[in-house]
Amino acid sequence: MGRVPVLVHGDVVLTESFAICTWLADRERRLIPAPGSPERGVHDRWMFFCATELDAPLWRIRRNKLLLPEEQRVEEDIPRAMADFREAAGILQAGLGEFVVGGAFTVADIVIAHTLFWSTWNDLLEGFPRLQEYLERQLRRPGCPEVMRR
Ligand SMILES: N[C@@H](CCC(=O)N[C@@H](CS)C(=O)NCC(=O)O)C(=O)O
Repeated sequence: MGRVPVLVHGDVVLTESFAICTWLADRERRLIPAPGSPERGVHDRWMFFCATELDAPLWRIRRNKLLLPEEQRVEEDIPRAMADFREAAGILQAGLGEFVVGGAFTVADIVIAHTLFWSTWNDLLEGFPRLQEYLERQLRRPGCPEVMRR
């Protein structure tokens, strides 16, 4: 497909950022609940939710605003995608505590914070004060890339 990221680790070649994050965390047994645990169910629920309900509409917006050749863009889909994102953001806001899973930082916080950060390019967190506060907290973490703090 010619896309990034791609993880090459020994015989393992993985695409899809969410799968890569999950695989790395499982392999290192860090930042992720144990497979089969109730916490892992919650973790994976929000990982899949982020990929399908939050990340996907952001891609629709980006493609139709900028990435696709002009003749392939469908501008009418942009408000629909924004509405889809906002609906999902409402569900996330209602379900989110200090972290995605209980009281511990996990790889799901990394991908969700990154996705929320991306949504701010289109001001899509307006009206979601708890998501804004969550994102601010994640951005203040020492491991957060400097480029996201600007
Ligand atoms: N669902 C994939 C999306 C991968 C993707 O679209 N990556 C973009 C950069 S963020 C890319 O490589 N675009 C180049 C292209 O589409 O030609 C993931 O999460 O890894």
